[in-house]
Amino acid sequence: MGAAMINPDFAISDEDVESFREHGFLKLKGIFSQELVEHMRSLSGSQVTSPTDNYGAGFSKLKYDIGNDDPTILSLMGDPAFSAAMKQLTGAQLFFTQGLGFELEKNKSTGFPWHVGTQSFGFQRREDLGFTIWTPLTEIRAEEQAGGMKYVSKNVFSGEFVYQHINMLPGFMRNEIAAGKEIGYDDFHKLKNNLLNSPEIKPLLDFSAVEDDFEPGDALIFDKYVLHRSVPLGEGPISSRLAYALRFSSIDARWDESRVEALAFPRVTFDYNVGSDFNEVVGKADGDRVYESPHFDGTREARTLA
Ligand SMILES: O=C(O)CCC(=O)C(=O)O
Ligand SMILES: [Fe+2]
Repeated sequence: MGAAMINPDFAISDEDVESFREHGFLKLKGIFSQELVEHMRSLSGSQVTSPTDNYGAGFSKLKYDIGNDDPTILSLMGDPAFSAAMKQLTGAQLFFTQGLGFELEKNKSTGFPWHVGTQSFGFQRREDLGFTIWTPLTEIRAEEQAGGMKYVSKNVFSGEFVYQHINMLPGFMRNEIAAGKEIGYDDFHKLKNNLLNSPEIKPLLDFSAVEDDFEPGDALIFDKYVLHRSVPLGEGPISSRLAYALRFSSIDARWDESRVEALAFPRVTFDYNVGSDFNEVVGKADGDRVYESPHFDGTREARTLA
């Protein structure tokens, strides 16, 4: 693929930086070239598969680890204009960890309810920085067919506590099971999701949320504390909505053994399988620097943002 990754006239203003730091998210208008969008579309379209397990059942298709080592995606990381924009926004030294694809089917898929990236940032400590660039690969008209996302400013309500909540679950459930209670997937699902999606809290978050329109080439950057959810694709001309997400982590992030173990519990106990071993393979001992993991030998430089 040629040089054009991000559009030559894309620029981050001081107001953008200020807004991103305050709210934790920012719409990146016209950031990606149509060639790159097309590449993301073909990556996601060919590799995104139907969820085989309880995890991701709200999507017609969902897959982790798409394009993790793809040369075009890695060349985006090497694009000086892209690194400069990311540095300006986040103030951090980042590396690309993982790509994911999501597909919503019209009038059918619910996607993810309100959540934060406890899975995608499950390898690192709660306080380590993490960012997502989410790129819808069809146009999104929030007031018409929708199919985008809703998100809440972290200044209004930060989702950092959700990273604590998820780690409380295994110990509690093991204790319940030891006490003779029957705990199944439904109980786990409620325990995990009702924190943010109960009949009382969901309308509150919906009321406080932002929902943008997107053209192909637009993307959304958000940090790992931003509460967000999928918005179903309603009636209209588009039959399905694909989106490609890029995850980034700080080069200082450290592998968190207890977090990785906590995520393993529902996977083995309730068939809650995300279909990715990423969190397990990027560290070995608690406190290891993820960036130094042998898993990235050979691609470390290519996935690092200057
Ligand atoms: O595409 C979607 O509907 C969900 C995306 C999402 O939750 C994410 O990228 O973290
Ligand atoms: Fe998410």
